Amino acid sequence: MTEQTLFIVKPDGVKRQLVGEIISRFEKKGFVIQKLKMFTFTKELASEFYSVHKEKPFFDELLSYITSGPVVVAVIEGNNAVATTRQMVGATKSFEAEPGSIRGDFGLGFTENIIHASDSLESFEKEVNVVFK
Ligand code: FUP
Repeated sequence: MTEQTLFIVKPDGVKRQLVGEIISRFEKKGFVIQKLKMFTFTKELASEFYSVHKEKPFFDELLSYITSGPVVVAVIEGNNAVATTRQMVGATKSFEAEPGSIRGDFGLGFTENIIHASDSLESFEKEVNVVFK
């Protein structure tokens, strides 16, 4: 079923010049880019984006990391986009992520884990309205 989802190359991914590699993986898989932009999260926008984590002990660390430099956000479209993209991204802890996934191939971090992808259609709807408003 054709769906849309969203991914964000996070500040460590941009600093490490992985933007092209990451976009290329999704294009080669067959997804079509619908929206694409580079920007830097303000604290305010980041709090809104990560509002589900507001009460978590790692929230402050997450906010200072995600606002630490520019990110690249893309909306992509294709069959089963949400679940397939999450599979291509890999487990949250990069050091546990499967080789072949983006986190599995390029990182070892937890907070600094290269890429975000929406975990459901509901999350996508919320997130796209935050980052493309
Ligand atoms: P994911 O969906 O894989 O991006 O992970 P979550 O939505 O569970 O968490 C959002 C981000 O918070 C993760 F990318 C990493 C970060 N995080 C921490 O830094 N510490 C934690 O204990 C849990 C998550």
